[in-house]
Amino acid sequence: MSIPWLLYMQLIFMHLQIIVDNGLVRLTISKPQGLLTAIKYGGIDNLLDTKSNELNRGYWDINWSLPGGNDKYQLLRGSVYSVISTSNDGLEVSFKSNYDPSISGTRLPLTVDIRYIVRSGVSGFYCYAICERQTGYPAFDLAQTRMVFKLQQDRFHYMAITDDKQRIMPMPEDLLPGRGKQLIVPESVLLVNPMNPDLKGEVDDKYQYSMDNKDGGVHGWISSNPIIGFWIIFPSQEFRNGGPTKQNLTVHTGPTCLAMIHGSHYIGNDMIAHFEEGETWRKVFGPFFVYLNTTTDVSKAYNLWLDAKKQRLMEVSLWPYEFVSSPYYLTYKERGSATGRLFVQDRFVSASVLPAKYAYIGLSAARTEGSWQTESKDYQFWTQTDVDGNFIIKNVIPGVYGLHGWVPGFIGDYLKEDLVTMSAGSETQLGNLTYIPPRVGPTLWEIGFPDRTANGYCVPDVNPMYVNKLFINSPEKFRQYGMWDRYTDMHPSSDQVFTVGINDPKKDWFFAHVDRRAADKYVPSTWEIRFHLNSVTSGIYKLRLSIASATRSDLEVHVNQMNGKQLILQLLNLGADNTVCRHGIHGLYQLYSADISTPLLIEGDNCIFLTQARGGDAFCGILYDYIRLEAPPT
Ligand SMILES: *[C@@H]1O[C@H](CO)[C@@H](O)[C@H](O)[C@H]1NC(C)=O
Ligand SMILES: *[C@@H]1O[C@H](CO)[C@@H](O)[C@H](O)[C@H]1NC(C)=O
Ligand SMILES: *[C@@H]1O[C@H](CO)[C@@H](O)[C@H](O)[C@H]1NC(C)=O
Ligand SMILES: CC(=O)N[C@H]1CO[C@H](CO)[C@@H](O)[C@@H]1O
Repeated sequence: MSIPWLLYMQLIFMHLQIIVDNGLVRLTISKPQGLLTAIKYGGIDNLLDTKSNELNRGYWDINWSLPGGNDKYQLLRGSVYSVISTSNDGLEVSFKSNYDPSISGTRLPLTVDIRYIVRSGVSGFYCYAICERQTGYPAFDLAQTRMVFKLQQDRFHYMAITDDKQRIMPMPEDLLPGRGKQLIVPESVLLVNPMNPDLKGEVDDKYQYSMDNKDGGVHGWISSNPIIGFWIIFPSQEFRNGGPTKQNLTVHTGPTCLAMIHGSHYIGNDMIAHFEEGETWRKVFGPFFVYLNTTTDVSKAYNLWLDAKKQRLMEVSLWPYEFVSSPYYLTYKERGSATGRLFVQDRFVSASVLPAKYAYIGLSAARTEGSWQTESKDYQFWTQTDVDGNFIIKNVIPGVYGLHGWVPGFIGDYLKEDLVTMSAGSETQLGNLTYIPPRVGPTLWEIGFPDRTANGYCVPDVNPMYVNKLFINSPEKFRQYGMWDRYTDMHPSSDQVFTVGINDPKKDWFFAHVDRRAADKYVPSTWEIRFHLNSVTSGIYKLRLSIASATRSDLEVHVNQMNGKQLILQLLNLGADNTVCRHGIHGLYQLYSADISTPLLIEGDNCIFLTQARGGDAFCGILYDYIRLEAPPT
């Protein structure tokens, strides 16, 4: 039935589209907009959703605003089509928008050049976009950019984002009233009468399928009959904002596959890139690879995932690609590398320096400690040290960078004192570097392990009303809906009390310091940390609060007595990363320290009170990474 219609469209609008075919994959792209309207592969005329309007199948979009203005959302479209390169090896096409400052009005002050590359013998295609601002462009804020693929609803039901996170997904209809019941978080839907009865009673929420950039790199869908895998592969994370701990959406009910390039999820508005009037800028978003694979053996469907993972490693090894035509995408020779060895020096842990093993280390334009987390305009280049602290950061685009890092097991952020200048072909030797984490005295007690997440604390089972089966018995139980209410379920009559040396963080420290649910509202909650001091030395004790995430929280920390005077720290309006309602375990990392002077402590039993002081919010919360009390320096 749909064939004559398609044929009709092609006959009529042939001059409005181009077809690129390498014998394996055939792309149909609208001209001059650059929207992907069809992907023919594996005997299927179109892997993309033919029920969606042609403009809404494979596209780049953007969320942006003029300063102080309302958020705007639009598809990115070209207005000039050109063939950039063509050879026996492949073809690159461009769909470029133009921007004329003299007739600017309220249009997006950005030029975007959308590119597709199809190579001979390659089962897939490459996508990237060059974003550019020239002098004369007005100010604007960039909140989000991504490429979206909507796949055939009748074919793609199975998604895979890791070895363990794979499942049959609901249908889009299942999210609508009647089949689905929207929960308090609008993205969360309880499947009351889904088309696939096996899914009945589960919760669907796209944020449950978020991943850290460092853990991802390939995600996608597998269709049945024929069995086809559709995969987005990131060969590099350099062009994605926020560094390795930035979390990203991957797939969601639709079936939709996302290539998130730039966004603010799990961090908040701090991540939005602000451009001043006349500020020039250019950034190449991508390329990323859309890989397609197929098998005729139904029992081997899982192999498509294994094959896609292998393909990711292959793409990573080919990075930077040699076949990209834009001069703004730098080749291997135009980039440099930096090597070094990171040590960590904490004299209360070890008398000598220790190699910073498996530390994260990266180059970012950010110039202050930890601010790479919110750096959104430039490229970032990250790697992990080996067990001896050695690292090599490869393929760095020339520029002046801060060298940033953090070391699991130690608090705080590393930033090399002087900036690092990288040039084409350079092999910069950074030598031995030492990170000295914040510390004044010996540890009296500590809770948790410093890894910038709330992993290792108590994450109870989900309320059986709100299950996503994927996360039952999973190390990621926190991805279940409604975990904020499990706090009150666990502590129905009084708040959490944790006694150092007796309680176990895995069982007795709830992973998120949320409000308590009372009869008809959410109310502030105060957690107690009780500890014993055999003696009190004169001087200043230090409390370290290493925070993995915070959302709309007012945190008050008191010592021993709750009445005002003994307040040692107050943090108002802390955080906006929305981790609680997005089912995360970390967001924007922050470290706070507070002084406790000797008269506040006593020989014997003491108590620190952590108060989540702002009530009325089911989704506010602080996720502590690690807490430590240090005695005065000896
Ligand atoms: C982008 O815009 C869409 C459509 O208005 C909106 O639903 C979405 O929440 C926006 N996302 C961000 C990150 O601003
Ligand atoms: C995905 O990752 C990019 C790059 O780090 C980031 O800008 C974006 O906010 C993320 N998107 C979502 C939805 O988390
Ligand atoms: C770096 O530290 C190692 C181990 O302490 C030492 O053997 C080496 O000589 C140092 N290298 C430089 C360049 O200082
Ligand atoms: C292009 C392609 O189909 N590649 C592979 C996809 O995965 C299957 C299963 O492992 C392989 O048989 C294909 O060669």
